[in-house]
Parts: sequence; structure tokens; C-alpha cells
Amino acid sequence: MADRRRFLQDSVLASSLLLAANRAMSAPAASRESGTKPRVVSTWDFGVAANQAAWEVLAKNGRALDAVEAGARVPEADLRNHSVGRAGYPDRDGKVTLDASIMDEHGNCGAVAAIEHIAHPISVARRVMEKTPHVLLVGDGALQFAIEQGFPKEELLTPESEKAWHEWLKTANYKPVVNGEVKSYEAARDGVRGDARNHDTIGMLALDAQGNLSGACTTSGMAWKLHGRVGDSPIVGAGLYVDNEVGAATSTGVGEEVIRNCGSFLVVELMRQGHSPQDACREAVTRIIKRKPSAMKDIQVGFLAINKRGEVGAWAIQKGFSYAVCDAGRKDALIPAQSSY
Ligand code: SD4
Repeated sequence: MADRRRFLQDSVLASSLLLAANRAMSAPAASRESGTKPRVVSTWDFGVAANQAAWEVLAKNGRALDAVEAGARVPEADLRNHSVGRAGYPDRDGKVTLDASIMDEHGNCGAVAAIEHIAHPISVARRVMEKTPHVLLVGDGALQFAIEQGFPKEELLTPESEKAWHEWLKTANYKPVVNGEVKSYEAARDGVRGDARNHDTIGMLALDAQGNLSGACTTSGMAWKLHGRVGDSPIVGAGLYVDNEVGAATSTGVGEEVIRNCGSFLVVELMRQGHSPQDACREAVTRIIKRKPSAMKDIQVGFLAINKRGEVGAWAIQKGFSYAVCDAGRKDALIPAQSSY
């Protein structure tokens, strides 16, 4: 049974990668290398739908900050997605805890970590940025703030996620799985139940018509994590960083490795030194690999970056990471990222 399930999952992965490759091949080469504005980019295949919501803001000369918030809310509300927002897989105690961060063109930033019962943590992160003198609120304090701000307190654990958690409890074996996002999301979309491999994040970066950059990152983090575990996504400089003079970067994958290396900050600093977005992402991945080369076969980390000119690049440790690009020329490009292995 387990073998059959694995076979199905691998088949789904193979077809989704093929689809991604085909779509990428039909995308104009210019959409990857040459800069343009406005433009929005985001991680993984569900980034395509998220980008559409962001584009509605950008196309009306809206602000990049509004665009990334609108875009990030799409997977947060998507019940097929078990790794962002509502329906996210819980921690090992059965609690859905969410992480999110947002950053604007002025260097303002806000974040929430391990927040429960709030379906749109990205919007709470924005309130932290705009309504408090702080950058990061966590746990109960973040929930209390969200409720004070008028966000509804909700049950985020769906029956499907709860069932998956009970399945996981049978072995209670915690191990992050490379590219769990693709397998589970595609499986969910095709009506096959997702499984314990799920973990994932949307990181979104936008350059608006005024030439300003903003970014957003939101996730339920690693499925079956220890209660209280916080990943890279709400840590400014790790899962997200924006410098309006240079560019912006975001990450997905095993957050511990990204935090250790100040990943997104590093990518932006490398762009400041003259690296293209893709080279900057590759160098940041290389640093991660160098620290623990022997562990890398089981780890995925992917970076996505955009510079001030609107040029885009990405790099991952393993094959399988993809990113979505949306601009006036092409709204639904999904591009397989290059990888070190
Ligand atoms: C985390 N980086 O919590 C997130 C999870 C993720 O693909 O992106 N997984 O560590």
C-alpha cells in the first residue's frame, strides 16, 4: 500500500514537473532574464494563482505592498493547500500555527510567528508593521493583537488535515521531505489525498510601476513540527528581505538552514555587490551546501529574487523548485528553477 502510494505520488510529481517544464518552454525567454515593471514573482506552482491577485493591484498602478498582501492571501485561503493558512497541516500536537512576514519599500517590516486561529497571518503581519512600534509578535500575543485588530478567531484545522495528522501519529516520524509542496499540492488538485510530505511556503516579491519593491512570505511551516517551532518565513532577513535600492529575496524549504545563513538578506547583499538575481540565489544556496554537504540529499532550500530593474532569478539545492512570474507580457509563467543537484 505504502509503495503504491509512493508510486502515485512520484507519478504526480513527474507529471507536474513535465507540466512546469512545458509551460516554461512556452514562456518567452525575455520573461526570465530581462527586467520589466511592474512584475510580481512567487514561489511554487500555486504562485501562478496568487500572482493574478497581485497583478490586479499592479496593473492599476497600485503599490507593491498592496499587491503582495493581496497575492499572499490567495494560498492562505486555498483549502487544497496544506501548508499555508487555513487547512495547513498542524504541528505534532494537532495545532495549526502560522508564520508570516511582510516588508515594504521603506524598510518597514512586520511579522507574526506561531500564531493560531487566524486565517490571514499576512494581514496581521502588515498590521504589526503599520500599527505597532514592533516587528514581530508571536504565539498568544500575536493572536491577542489580531483579535484586537478585528480579525476573526477561527478553527483552521480542517477534517482532512486532522485525518492526515492522525495518520502521521501512527508512526510519528518527523522528517522534512524535499519538495513536499509539489507532490501534495498536485495530489490535492487531482483529488488524491495529500500526505505527510507536505510543507511549504509562498514567498512573493513585487516591483510596482513606480519602481518600488515589497515582499510577503506566509506559511504553516513544516507539518508535524514541534509545537512552538518557528521557521524562516517570519524572520526578516531569513525568509524575506527587501531593499528598495537593490532588490528583494524570499525563500522556501527547510527554514532552519535559511535562518542559519541569513538567506534572503544574503541574496540581496550579493545583488548589491553586482550579482544577477540568479547568481545571488545560487551563491546563497552554495553557502548552505558548504556548511553541511553530507546532509544535503535530504534537504531542499530554494531562493527567489528580483532586482530593482525587475530581473528575476532563482536557485535551489534540489530539482523540483518552481516559481511563477507575472508581468504585462505573460501572466501565468511557471518556471522550473535551476538547482545545485
Ligand atoms: C519553514 N520555510 O517553515 C518554511 C517551510 C517551507 O517548503 O517553505 N517549506 O521552514
